[in-house]
Amino acid sequence: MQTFFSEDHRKHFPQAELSGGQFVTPFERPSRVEYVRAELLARGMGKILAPGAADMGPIEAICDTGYLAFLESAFAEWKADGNAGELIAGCIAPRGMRTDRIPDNIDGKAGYYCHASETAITAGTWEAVLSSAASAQAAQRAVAGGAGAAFALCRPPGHHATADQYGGYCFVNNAAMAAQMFAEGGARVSVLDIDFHHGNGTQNIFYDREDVLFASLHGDPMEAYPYFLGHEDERGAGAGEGANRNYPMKPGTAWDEWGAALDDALGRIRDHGSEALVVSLGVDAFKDDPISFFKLQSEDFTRAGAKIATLGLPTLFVMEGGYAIEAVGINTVNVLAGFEGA
Ligand code: 5XA
Ligand code: ZN
Repeated sequence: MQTFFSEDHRKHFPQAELSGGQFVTPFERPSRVEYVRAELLARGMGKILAPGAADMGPIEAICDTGYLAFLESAFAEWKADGNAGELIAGCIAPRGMRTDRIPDNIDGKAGYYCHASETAITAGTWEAVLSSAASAQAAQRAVAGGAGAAFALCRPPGHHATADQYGGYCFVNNAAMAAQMFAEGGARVSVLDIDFHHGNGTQNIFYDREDVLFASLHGDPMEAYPYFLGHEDERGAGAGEGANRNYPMKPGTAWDEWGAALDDALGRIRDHGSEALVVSLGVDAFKDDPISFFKLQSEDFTRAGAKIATLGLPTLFVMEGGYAIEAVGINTVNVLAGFEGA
């Protein structure tokens, strides 16, 4: 299987994240994907190709224009406003206040376009975001062109990003963008999200669509980020009624329950008549992940890949989360190897 990967991910490397009341090095850091790349090479998983420049069309198809303009200029505006550090949103638009006026001040603008303050914007963030989207675009084109499967080793990740909000380390929703590319090519498509965290952005983007099914296995939002979406009773709206499936699970969930949820999700994808599959591939369901609470073992990721292969669909894997740094490579490649070996 070919992998698409851009070195430009390194341009996004915030120095700080507020966690447990302390500033720590962000869990989402460049070394994560370097471990994945090393494991791909060590196991001879196929060519690793650099994507070309990102095409703005597919990004604009799923993002608000004002939001993209904000992302592009945010850090320069932040600096011009006299700020010395990284841009961290401090005042996120709350209940009971107005969201029909976007502030002119960059601190206020960040509060409007951000939903979670762990996600900082730095000098190189926009370039890295574009390079991440470029990998997803190139991998989608490979699959649409008949490759059977491809892996977009994206960083920063994307599944929490909505059309106009960043957070959860995500800025542009790479998986949703790729799904929309398949849809524009005339395919019915499913997005299967196996990251530990609910893919709120992807759900939000396709919630009223029947042609794009979204299924997500994740930590119960009563206990886990993103907290405010991802419940079982969110089934889609309007024409999309029934095309959204959430599998929230409790702390300590291990393979038996998780694998059964995966089987159910795969059944929904079959019933939907999908002709292409996008997998939001996070490996933070791993037992040692520092910010998650499932108990999957490394070999369970191989089993997951094999199950996904039973769909027999053209499949695009898109990298999302996973923070047990040294196991991220093994677990990610286990999914791909399980898929290929099935
Ligand atoms: O999949 N999403 C993540 O791994 C990011 C979680 C951020 C929690 N503050
Ligand atoms: Zn995650």
